[in-house]
Amino acid sequence: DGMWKFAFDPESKGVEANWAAGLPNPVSMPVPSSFCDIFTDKDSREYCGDFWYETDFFVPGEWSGKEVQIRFGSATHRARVFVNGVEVVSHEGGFLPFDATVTDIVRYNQYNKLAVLLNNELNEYMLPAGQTATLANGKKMAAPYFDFYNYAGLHRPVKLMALPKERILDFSVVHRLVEGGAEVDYTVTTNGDHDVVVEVFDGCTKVAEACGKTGTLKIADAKLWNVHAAYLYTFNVRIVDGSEVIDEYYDKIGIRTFEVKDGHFLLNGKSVYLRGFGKHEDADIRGRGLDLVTVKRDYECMKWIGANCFRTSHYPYAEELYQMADEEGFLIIDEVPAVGLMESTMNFLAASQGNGKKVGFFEKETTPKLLENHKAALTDMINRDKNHASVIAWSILNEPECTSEGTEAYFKPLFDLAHEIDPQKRPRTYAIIMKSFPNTSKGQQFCDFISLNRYYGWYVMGGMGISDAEVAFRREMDGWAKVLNGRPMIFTEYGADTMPSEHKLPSVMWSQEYQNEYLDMNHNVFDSYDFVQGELVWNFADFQTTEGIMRVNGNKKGIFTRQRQPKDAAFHFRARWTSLPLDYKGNN
Ligand code: GCB
Repeated sequence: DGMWKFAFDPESKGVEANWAAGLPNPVSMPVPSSFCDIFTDKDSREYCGDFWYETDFFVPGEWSGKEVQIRFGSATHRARVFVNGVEVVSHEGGFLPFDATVTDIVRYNQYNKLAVLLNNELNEYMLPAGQTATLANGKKMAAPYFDFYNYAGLHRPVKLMALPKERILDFSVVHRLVEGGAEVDYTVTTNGDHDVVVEVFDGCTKVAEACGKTGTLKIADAKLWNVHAAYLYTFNVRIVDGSEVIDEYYDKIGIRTFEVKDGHFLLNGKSVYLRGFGKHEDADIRGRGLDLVTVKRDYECMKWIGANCFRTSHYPYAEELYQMADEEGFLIIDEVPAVGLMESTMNFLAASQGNGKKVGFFEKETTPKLLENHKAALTDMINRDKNHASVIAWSILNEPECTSEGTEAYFKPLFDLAHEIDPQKRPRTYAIIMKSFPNTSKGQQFCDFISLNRYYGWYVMGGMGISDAEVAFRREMDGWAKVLNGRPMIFTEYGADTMPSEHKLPSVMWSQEYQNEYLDMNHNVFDSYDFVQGELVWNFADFQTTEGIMRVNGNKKGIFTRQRQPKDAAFHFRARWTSLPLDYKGNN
């Protein structure tokens, strides 16, 4: 990380012109960050196409004999990586890590050149989905089918790693509560045949030990991981050859179970009512670049307000956020970047309101390709996040067009895949768009719990019409009651755009007073249905979107401003969430 070199490549000539050996006329660019909001001219901020990053790195001589890799936390949206002019890896998808093995390419005891060609164009078969328009002046422009700014760049840390040739590749854990403690079934994957030893420590005290690549660790009187009361053990894996340690890896694990049962979410067998947010990785200037200061502030705000859960709308976040959720006792619904899976001539709003150009999104020529990309992203996300105590569920899509014929054929393999690869078999869901009703949604039957994105009183019958909105809302809820079959429902989105500058008596839409009235109406509806087991308001904070007549320099549905200061609604939520018991509407 640090200050790298950067250049746009609008004519895509960099590969042929050997920019991998050194960029012509570069500017400096911090990593990690989005490049967009750093620039002061519009063409650069809105740039769409190929662009390059470059840096030099030193490889110590004593690393020779080891496996040397470069790991990217993410590169948005696609990347080709060159070391000393040689292409070493390419990757599609802007929100998950990948690495390149460069053992035989780097020069030891010398500086080496790393160049990365990125591209931020959108299309209909990659995640997230959209289009790339070309303006009359020849410039490309991103046309997302989603409501967040198409930030791009090296958004997460880039790490240079020296690893033993024989090493630990992966591990997974599954927890079980038993009389007098807990059992942890583990699996370790290595690339060799030497013995594996696994130990669990509580602070400095060893509490369990096992040998072999798979086994069960028995922990007497285990301290369980809980909401806002996270307890973490140290999980230590070693590959050994007699007394010699060939490789060693540490991680933190929280022992807990999570399941959906009889209409409730059970954490360690006890009901938990989810409260919190849909979020974004989004902040001033750095865009979607990982910023630990913002991450920490967000957790402080979420603790203050009494939240216990968030959805990583609409893509997997940086790993640092999950580590922090493990430590702070937050629950995460982890979402793959499957957003914008609807065709719309304008944007997501046109499609969701039924006046966009409607073509079944899952019956296109490109659908098989989209499904392959979707499976790859889902696999990578689950493999990355499977061991986090904080991760309780997988969100497999956000607001797809799920009323058309191809829905079932598209959804089934994804829901099956999530179940197959997750050792903990976490519950699966997807965020269901307005206008997809219990009788018209062809995807809801795959969900272990139902997640609705609803805007009664905002996009639907807002302002003076809010009393009608409530009637329509309740009518829809009565319909869902008939198809739940014991599954809980949560709201993954509800919210009202609110300008922090606006106060109005009596309220009008966009004022802080209206946001509170809107929330009260929604909460009244939630409170009158026992099957509603969670409320994740849209959004934690105001965030950047594509410019347009629907947005005032971004989406203003935040309960906090983009600078992470409270709107009036934050105090409203604090009063509600700190008074609702953890097991509100529980089974106890
Ligand atoms: C939605 C989308 C979310 C938008 C939100 C809104 O349904 O899932 O990405 O930002 O509505 O504010 O309109």
